[in-house]
Amino acid sequence: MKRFLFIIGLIVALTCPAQTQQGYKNPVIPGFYPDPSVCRVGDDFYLVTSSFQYFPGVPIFHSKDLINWEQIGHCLTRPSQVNLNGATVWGGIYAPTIRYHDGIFYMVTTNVTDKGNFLVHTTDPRGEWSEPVQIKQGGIDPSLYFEDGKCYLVSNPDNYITLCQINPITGEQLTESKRIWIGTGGRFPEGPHIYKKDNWYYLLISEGGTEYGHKIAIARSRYIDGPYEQNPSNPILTHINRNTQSSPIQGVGHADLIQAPDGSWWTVFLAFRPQSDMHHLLGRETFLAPVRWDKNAWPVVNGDGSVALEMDVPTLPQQPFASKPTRTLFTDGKLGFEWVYIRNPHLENYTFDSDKLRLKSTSVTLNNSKDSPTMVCRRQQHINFTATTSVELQKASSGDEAGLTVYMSETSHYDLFIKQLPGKKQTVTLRYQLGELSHIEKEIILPQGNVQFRVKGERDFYSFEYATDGMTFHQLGRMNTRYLSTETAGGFTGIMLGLYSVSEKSSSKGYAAFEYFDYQGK
Ligand code: 6LW
Repeated sequence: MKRFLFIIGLIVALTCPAQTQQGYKNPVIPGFYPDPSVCRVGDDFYLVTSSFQYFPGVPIFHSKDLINWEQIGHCLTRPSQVNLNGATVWGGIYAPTIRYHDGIFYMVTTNVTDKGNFLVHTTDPRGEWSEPVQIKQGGIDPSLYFEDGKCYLVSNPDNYITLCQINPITGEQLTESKRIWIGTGGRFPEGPHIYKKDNWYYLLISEGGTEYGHKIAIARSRYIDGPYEQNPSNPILTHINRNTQSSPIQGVGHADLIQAPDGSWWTVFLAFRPQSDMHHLLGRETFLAPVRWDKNAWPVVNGDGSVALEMDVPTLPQQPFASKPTRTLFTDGKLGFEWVYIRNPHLENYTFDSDKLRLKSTSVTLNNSKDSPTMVCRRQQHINFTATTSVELQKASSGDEAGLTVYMSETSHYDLFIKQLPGKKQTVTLRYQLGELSHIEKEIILPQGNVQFRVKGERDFYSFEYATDGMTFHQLGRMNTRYLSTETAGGFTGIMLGLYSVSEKSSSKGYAAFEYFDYQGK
C-alpha cells in the first residue's frame, strides 16, 4: 500500500506543475501601463507596455514570477527612435510586442503620429535598443512570430488581422500581406499574437474596443496563413457579461499568452478600474490570470474567462522586490525610470543643483499640444494616494509659475502652483483646466520663498493643500475626480503627477527648484 501511495505521489509530482504558492493581487502593474506583451528567457520574464505621448517610450519590466515586476528601463530612449512632436493622449506609441529569438530581443510597435510600424532590437534588454527600422505593412498592434528561420508579422490594416514575412533586422517585407482573420464580428479586431502548440497555430486577438465591450478571442489553423477556425467558446476572457457586471475590473482585453518554465500557462492583459461611478482615472493597467491549456484543447482563462482583484490560485514561486521608498530625493543627479516627459523633452531645461531638481521656466504651457513643456511626471498608481513636494522659484520674472499638476491631458489638469508677482511676492494658486474652461479656484498672496504642496487622491475627490513650514498644511480646494477621467477627458492614457515650470515670458531666466517628491499609495 505504502509503495502504491509513493508511486501515486511521484506521478502527481511529476505531472503537476511545481507551483508552490497561492494567491496574488491584480493589477500586477498598477497605473497607466496598457497593452502588455510578455516574453520569457529561461526563468526571466520581460514585459513591455505602450506609452503614447510620453518619453522615453515603451517601459520594460522584469519578473521571475509574473506577479512582481520591476521596471528595468525603456526600449525607446533616444529621439532618433521616437519622434513625439505633436503627439497627444491619442497619439504616439501604441501597443508594443516583445519577443526573444536566438539571443536577440525584438520590440515592435506603432508610432501613430509619425511613420507607423517599426521595430528595434537588442541583446541586452536593460541596455540600449537599436535604431528603428520601419515596416511597410500598416495597421496597429504589430506582433512577431519566429519559426524555422522565418519571422512573421501580424497587424490589423483595414480591420483584418494580416500576415506577412519580414526580415526582423532590416524590417524589409519579404512576402505579400495576407488577410488571415477578421475575428468573431466584434468591432476593432486588434492586438493579434500567434503561438504554436500541439501543431496548431493559435491566433489570439482583442475585439470590442478598449472600453466596456472589450474581449479576447482565439482561432486556430494547421497552417500559419490559415484558414483559421474560431473557438466555439469565444470570448475566452471578457467582463462584458452579467457575471462581471459589478466587478471592480472592467474593459478586460489586449492579452498576450506565456508559458512558465514549469509548463503552466498565463496571460497578461489590460483592464481598468472604474472609481467614481463609471469613471476611471488610472488608465488601463496590467493584469495577470492563469490559463489552462490542455493538449489539442482551447485555452481557458481562470476557469470562466473572468478575473478578480484578489486571485486565489496557485502561482509560481513568488519573488517580490523591495518596496520603493516614499521619498524621491534629487541627490543622484538623475531621475528613476518611473519619471517621464511629455513628448521629446528639451533636456537642457532639466538640471540638478545643490541636491535639487531645477526646472527652467519656458513659455511652453501645460496646455500646449505640440511642444514639450518643462515637466517631469510619474503615474498615479493608486486610487487613494498622497503626493507632496517642496518648490521655490529662483531668478524668477513676474509671471513665472511652478508647481504640482494632476495631469490627464493638455486640456484636463488640476494645478497647484506658485507664481511670481512683481516685487518679492508670489501667489499660491489652485487652478482647474477643464476643456475650454480655465478656473482659478483660490489664490493667496505670500512673500517669496519655499512652498510645500500636497495632493490627496481618493475615489471621488482630489484635495489640494499648501504649507510654508513643511508641516501645517492648509486646504485650497477639493475637486471631483471624474472631470479628469478617461470618460470625460478622453485619450488612451492615465493620470500623471507632474512637477512643472512655465513662464509668461519667453525671455525668463527663472527656474523652479524642487527639493523632494513623496508618493504614498494606499
Ligand atoms: C491599442 C489597441 C488597444 O493599440 O488600444 O486596447 C490601442 N487596445 O490594441 C491603444 O492602446
